[in-house]
Amino acid sequence: MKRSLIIGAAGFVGGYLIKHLSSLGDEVFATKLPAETMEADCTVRDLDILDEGAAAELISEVRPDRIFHLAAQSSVALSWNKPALTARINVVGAINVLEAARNSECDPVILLIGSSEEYGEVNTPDGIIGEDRPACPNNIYAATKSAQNTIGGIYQKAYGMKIICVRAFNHFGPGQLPQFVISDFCKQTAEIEAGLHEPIISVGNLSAKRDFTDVRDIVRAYGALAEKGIPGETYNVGSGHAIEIRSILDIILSLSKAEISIEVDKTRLRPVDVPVVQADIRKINNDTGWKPEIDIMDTIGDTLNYWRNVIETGK
Ligand code: A2R
Ligand code: GDD
Repeated sequence: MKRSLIIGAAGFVGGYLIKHLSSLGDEVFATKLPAETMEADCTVRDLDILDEGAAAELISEVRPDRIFHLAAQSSVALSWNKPALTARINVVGAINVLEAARNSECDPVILLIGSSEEYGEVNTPDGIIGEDRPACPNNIYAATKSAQNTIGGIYQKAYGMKIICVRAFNHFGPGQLPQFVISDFCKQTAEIEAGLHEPIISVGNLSAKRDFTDVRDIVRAYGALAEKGIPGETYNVGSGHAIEIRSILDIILSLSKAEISIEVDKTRLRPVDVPVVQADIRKINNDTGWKPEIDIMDTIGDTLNYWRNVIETGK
């Protein structure tokens, strides 16, 4: 039985990853921030990754075979307003986890979860991005994740640690916070249906194209990489298809009987927004056999129904 430690498990992906690893038969340990609440069918510990000593103590105690490092300030939008906080959590926090693992007596596989945002502007006509494309981050969040990736590579080479870097493309599903686009549009739609506000949906840049994957496929990818990924390598995890945000909004609106109009809210536009982002997923497929299985239409429907249920039940 593998001992898997998920750091930053109270967020969106964590709950899904706990369920997935448990279904594979792992003994799962999960961490949350002291102020967070979380119900999970595994051992849960408090950990603030900015507390170096606490990270070291936890890893020495749990002695994990694998560490899934999810903890982060994960919002691109917020990183523009909170650059120093984003850098502290995403860079210093990741270093604390790596140092804690390095100084422990175990030698775990460590998955550092980074982002497609690290690639930045991609000037190819199709926007398709392979892992060999140099990182060229153009926002604060992306820069911190790129630093995490670089530092992970340094630790892997210098100390022979089993570090695998992931560049996750956009993912979504039931339970995601409404600061991210699909969750946001589904929540607004469900609120309009419930008569909670006027039938106008506020949007940002609808012309961006992004590569969206169901969170349940994403956590299968993380499990597969911990099992079969090659230390020192970086892997894209995405669907391999880009879809315009406008098309996603059209799908959401087509699933609703409400008559909804659209309004661009300037505060939702970003100083910089890459036009097209699409993953080349051949590397993860070749090395692990993973490929996404869930249709985006199903995930959009599930996310809209999630918000309808939240609004109806208040939880
Ligand atoms: O910021 P909060 O209160 O939502 O807490 C987040 C937590 N976190 C921390 N954990 C330990 N020590 C810290 N100093 C610290 N600061 C924040 O990490 C949250 O509970 C968790 C990250 O979860 P989410 O923000 O929901 O990210 P998600 O969607 O689960 O993505 C997982 C990973 C992240 O590294 C993303 O940057 C990447 O996938 O796309
Ligand atoms: N949030 C939001 N709200 N985004 C909007 C809106 C809106 O009303 N309208 C259009 N968009 C566009 C954004 O400008 C962006 O081009 C795209 O929708 C996706 O935005 P988000 O859902 O906020 O995600 P993100 O791409 O900035 O970041 C997410 O994906 C990354 C992977 O690529 C986060 O989950 C990151 O943590 C993750 O690394």
